Amino acid sequence: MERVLLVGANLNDGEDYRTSLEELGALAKACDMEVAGSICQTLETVHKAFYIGTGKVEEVKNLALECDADVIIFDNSLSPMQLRNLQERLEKPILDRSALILEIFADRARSREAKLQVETARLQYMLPRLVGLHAALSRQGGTSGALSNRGAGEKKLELDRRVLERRLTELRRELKEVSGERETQRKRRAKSGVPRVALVGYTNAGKSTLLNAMLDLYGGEEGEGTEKEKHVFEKDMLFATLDTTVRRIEPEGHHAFLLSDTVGFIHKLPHHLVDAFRSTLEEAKEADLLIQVVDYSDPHYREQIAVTNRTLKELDTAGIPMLYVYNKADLVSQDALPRHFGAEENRIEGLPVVAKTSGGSDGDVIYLSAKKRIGMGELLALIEEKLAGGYVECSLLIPYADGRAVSYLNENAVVYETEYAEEGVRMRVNCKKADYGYYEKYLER
Ligand SMILES: Nc1nc2c(ncn2[C@@H]2O[C@H](COP(=O)(O)OP(=O)(O)OP(=O)(O)O)[C@@H](O)[C@H]2O)c(=O)[nH]1
Ligand SMILES: [Mg+2]
Repeated sequence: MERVLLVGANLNDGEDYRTSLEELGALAKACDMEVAGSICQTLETVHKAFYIGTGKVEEVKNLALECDADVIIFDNSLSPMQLRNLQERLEKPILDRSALILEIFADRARSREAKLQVETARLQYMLPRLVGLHAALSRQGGTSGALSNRGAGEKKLELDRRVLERRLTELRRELKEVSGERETQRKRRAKSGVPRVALVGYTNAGKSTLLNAMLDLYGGEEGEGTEKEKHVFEKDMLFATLDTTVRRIEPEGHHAFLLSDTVGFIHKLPHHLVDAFRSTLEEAKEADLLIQVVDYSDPHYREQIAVTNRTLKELDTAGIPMLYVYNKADLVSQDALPRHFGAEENRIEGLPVVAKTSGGSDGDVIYLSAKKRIGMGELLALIEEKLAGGYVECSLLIPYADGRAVSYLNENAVVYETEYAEEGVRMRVNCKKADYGYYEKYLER
């Protein structure tokens, strides 16, 4: 296992650099590295050539020797020149936060689309840094395809650059193809008219766990595979999920909806990655409702909400209603939950749970525990309430000649009553507004 030394900077800009450095450590672990030590410098301004001050560079070098580090990771973005200079001075491979996140993504990508997206983001990151990255990447022993077997020298670099650029063009073309397929799938789903709900949020908040909980309790019958096979991967690890998964939730006696799990966000997510994942995140962009999953047991949950909302803004999701799920409520003390939640009737197995409070201007909040499957019924009710704007309850009298209408409503509406009368089929249903518009002609007056 590689040992890493973490280097942070306090720029006195109100950023919580300690938390950021801790998170960098978690990212390193997620990349199978072991944290050997960390060091921080308070900086008035960023040093142009080395990011940190030249005296500090010596200190970092000594500490790296002392703690026997193989790699040095900076918490802040390094310019191509800083990267090169540090590499020379420190004589060890250097990564910055973006490069580390890119490595994790490269490691985790499974689907063809995710792989293409990650490779694109990596190449975009590498291009301006070819010289400096030489040493950092050569430690991987040729895994990076186009970058392996390089010699030194300007000429060779120029060649590398051209190879990378050609590869980028190729990748963009392939990506377009794949996202075309995804687009077709999405259109099919949109046509089916089933409302779409997307889980979004900071990495490790519990999005995948929540999807699995909903599947266990309300999973639809449709599609291949057992409940277990439909489950998505959940783990205490940053960026466990990279691909978007869509599952049908079909609670008995309620409207069905599609629930999608998406890649998590993080503080200082490299821009190339946000861009690269834009198409994967279309699912969120086209949702009828966003559920932001928050790790309420994390002392920094507020900052994480802010980061998530900023990233969502970049993705143009303004105008989609949002519901906040304060997850992992089983880990917080009762005092941290709204007072009336301590009431006996809200307790399950002695846990202080969980119902909704209507939030302020920025959406409703519900406290729950996805892992312990607590508060799921309340969440379902809230989702329905949010989606209900699009539904109408009505009584229809459908002539026997229009059998299709009857079977359509049986499939796509909640049917409260069906009576076979002389004039036709009398149905009391709760259906989509669009369907109501269509079947209004059968309205019983
Ligand atoms: N105690 C507790 N742990 C939870 C709860 N929900 C999720 N977890 C744990 O939190 C960790 C992360 O859960 P995931 O569902 O993988 O989180 P995610 O948001 O999908 O994370 P990424 O895919 O990495 O972005 C796992 O170890 C879960 O078991 C909860 O309600 N209570
Ligand atoms: Mg996940």
